[in-house]
Amino acid sequence: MKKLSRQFAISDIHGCAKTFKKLVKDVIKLSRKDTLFLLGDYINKGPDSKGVIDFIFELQKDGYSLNCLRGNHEQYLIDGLQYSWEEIAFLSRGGLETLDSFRAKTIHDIPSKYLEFIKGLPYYIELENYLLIHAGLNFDLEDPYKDDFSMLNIRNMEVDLNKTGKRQIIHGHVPTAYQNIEDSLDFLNNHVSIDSGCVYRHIHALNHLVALDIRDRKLYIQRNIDYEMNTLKLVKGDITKLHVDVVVNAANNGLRGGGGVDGAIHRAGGPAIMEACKKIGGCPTGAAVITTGGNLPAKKVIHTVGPIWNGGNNQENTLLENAYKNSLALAVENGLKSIAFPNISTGVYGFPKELAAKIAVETVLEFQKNQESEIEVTFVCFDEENFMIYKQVLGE
Ligand code: AR6
Repeated sequence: MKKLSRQFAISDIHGCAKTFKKLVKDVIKLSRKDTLFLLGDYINKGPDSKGVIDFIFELQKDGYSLNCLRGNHEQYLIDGLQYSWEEIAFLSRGGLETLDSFRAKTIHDIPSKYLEFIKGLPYYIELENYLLIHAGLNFDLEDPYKDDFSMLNIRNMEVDLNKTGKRQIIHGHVPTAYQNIEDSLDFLNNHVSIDSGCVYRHIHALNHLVALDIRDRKLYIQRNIDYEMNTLKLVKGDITKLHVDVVVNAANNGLRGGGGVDGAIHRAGGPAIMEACKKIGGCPTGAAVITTGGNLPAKKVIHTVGPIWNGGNNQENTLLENAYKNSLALAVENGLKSIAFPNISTGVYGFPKELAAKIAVETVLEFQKNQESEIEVTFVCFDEENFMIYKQVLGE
């Protein structure tokens, strides 16, 4: 079936790049046939303003159809470039976070391609039935299009359709709970705000980014994920000493215990772990099972079985990836918030250490990216060689 082209509007992203990406890629699943209208306020307040604009550039480069409007926060930046006292105003309105994201000391240090993008943003776009604009229009004026300031800042307006060519207004700027946005999609007041206060993470009713499918008047919603601590840590040492919710064991198919990290975990955790393993009976390569942590500081042990290295053409990579993935999924399923991994398969099972480290890190990062719940992951390296390899792979 031919996919129809859709028109989406998103507003007030405010440096929440991860949330923006997720909404566009995974929630609305933007296609190259669609058009995306962004109603301004890409920057300030949130953690990654640069990332937001980079994603816009990336979409444009990849052939997606985007139309970007100016918001009041982009205007603060433009004004700050001109007058030094305006730079202070910019910084006090969340601009410090923007500078951080660019690793810039002043706004003049922001690379010119970003500044040119911001300076070139138009104030509004007219569609057949809608006017898209950051804040709105000042309808007290004979010609509301003469008041640039109101276009970016107005908060209350009574729309006069005679002055908009019968167009209803879709705008941002006024943080509104997404449930209320949904309720207002009948445009009873001839305008609707689609700013669901993404960056206001402490206000439960806000803290979401929405995309409006303009033709279908359907709202797509993504909770803010930019402040979630999906951390990756690296430590050198003995995994049995770690105070995390769950440690992973590099076990064998029979869950019979053995040497290496398996032996260490059973020794430190005591017989309760083996009793639980016996009840489970076994575990296929790449799968994972969970037991008590016994006497360990960790609450639980996830036993996974990595592949035995056999030249590399026997699905070793996929099986190792599965061992990490299935362990993570099992941890999340059990509501566990922190997990520690040994360097699975790199001991007795002979997996090349560099390749194993790369697979481990990539699999974990990919999992964290796609996961809504937080999970803190620690890689525990027992031997110096693995520790140095992980440092390099993690760029530390
Ligand atoms: N803490 C963290 N890592 C450790 C510890 C520890 N206490 N002890 C060893 N390591 P291996 P595999 C590291 O051989 O290759 C067992 O007998 C070690 O330096 O434990 O997946 C099982 O029963 C290495 O980097 O696991 C299986 O039969 C990593 O843990 C078989 O070995 C993995 O080495 C599994 O082999």
